[in-house]
Amino acid sequence: MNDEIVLYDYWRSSASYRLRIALNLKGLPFRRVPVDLTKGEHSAAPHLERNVQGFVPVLEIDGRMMSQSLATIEYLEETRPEFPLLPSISADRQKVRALAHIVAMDIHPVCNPSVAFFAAGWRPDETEARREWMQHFIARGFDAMERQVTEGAPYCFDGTPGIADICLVPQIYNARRWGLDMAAYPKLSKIEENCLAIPAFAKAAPDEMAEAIL
Ligand SMILES: N[C@@H](CCC(=O)N[C@@H](CS)C(=O)NCC(=O)O)C(=O)O
Repeated sequence: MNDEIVLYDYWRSSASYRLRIALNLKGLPFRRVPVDLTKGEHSAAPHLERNVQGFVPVLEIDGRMMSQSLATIEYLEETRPEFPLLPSISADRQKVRALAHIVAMDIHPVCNPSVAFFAAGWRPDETEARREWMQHFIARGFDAMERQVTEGAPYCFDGTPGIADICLVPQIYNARRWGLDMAAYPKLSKIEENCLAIPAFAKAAPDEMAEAIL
């Protein structure tokens, strides 16, 4: 079996950014194959063979093509336990997953461009409508997260970064892109700062990707 790990991703995709962070934290080298969403490459035959949903990211690993970023990160966690991304106690794992799910299950699906563009398309001021849509749903999730993370904690849970931080940092990148004022979220902003001081997070950032448009 080929040992190479290949990540099919898009530089600005927050679900892709999650996987880049997880692979880096676990010290797993990988080759990126960019799939350009702006050119519709995700909806073309080669990518649909990798993922019938036509989403990025897809991770090629252990002879399989894996879709769904959180399910794939949990696979990495089970098969490559070095640098655990989840705590060892069940109740703590539930808490970390609950925080991660605020981003991955509640914010991200409604902020997917295909959803936001469709919803905003009903209004004549489409660009402004899209911005309002993004800010509204991101803020709703961040309000809940800001209340749930511990005051002064370096990361979302405890003293090491994990799955919740892996979801949060890309979502903050996305929030800034849509002009959300992060001043309302001092705890989340501090966690982001702490995470981005870690090379595994910093080198996974969209703006570090070769094809990034800055
Ligand atoms: N739940 C999926 C979401 C994947 C997803 O929504 N990816 C976006 C980019 S962040 C995408 O490929 N969008 C293309 C589209 O909406 O057509 C995961 O976590 O992998």
